Amino acid sequence: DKTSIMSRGALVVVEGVDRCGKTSQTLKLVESLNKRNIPAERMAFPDRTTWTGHVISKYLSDKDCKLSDEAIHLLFTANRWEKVEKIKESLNKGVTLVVDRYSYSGIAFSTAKGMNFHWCSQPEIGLPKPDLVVFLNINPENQKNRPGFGTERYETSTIQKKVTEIFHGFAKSEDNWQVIDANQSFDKVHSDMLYKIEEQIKNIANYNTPLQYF
Ligand code: FDM
Repeated sequence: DKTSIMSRGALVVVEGVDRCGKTSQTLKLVESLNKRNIPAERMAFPDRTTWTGHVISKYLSDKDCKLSDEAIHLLFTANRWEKVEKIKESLNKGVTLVVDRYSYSGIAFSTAKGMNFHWCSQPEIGLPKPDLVVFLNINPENQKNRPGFGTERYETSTIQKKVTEIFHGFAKSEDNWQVIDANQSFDKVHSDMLYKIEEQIKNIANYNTPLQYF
């Protein structure tokens, strides 16, 4: 039957600092993959439409929303745990997921505030591990030239700088990370990402790679 020969979708995460082009690139990737008859869907974290997402959105947009660092950290994680069934279901159906931010943002932003890296990583244990993480690396000069920060929490240069350093650490230590030069044109960044993703999808099909978990 058809299901036995169909391989699972790839879990692809896109990480990067604010204004690196994550949102438009993830939208365009899904479009390009679908055009090539590769089923793909976009997902984004935090997902502000769920119950935990409502609280997260309030916390990000309202400075008077007082939640302890630990509480909001765990809510961001819970927001991912809420989606596990959906993630597994999609991948098993052969749908590739292009995810805008994931556990790495969770750990990086909380650590950037001064929280303990190890503590922050623990509640991610057991979540599906991305097959591929594409890190959109943009130099600070170029970041400055793009439309400015909004008014949400964490949209400050101090936090962004620390988050960038933590992402570079992941890029060095994690085997699933690929760095893409996001200072290039939109189209070049897009084609570089598409290449990596298609390569990953082929690998999963060729080696029948099972989904891994943190
Ligand atoms: N963020 C995002 C976190 O602090 N933890 C997380 O787990 C995730 C997924 O939320 F500043 C931060 C990163 C960013 C903010 O993200 C909202 P978007 O991509 O701007 O919606």
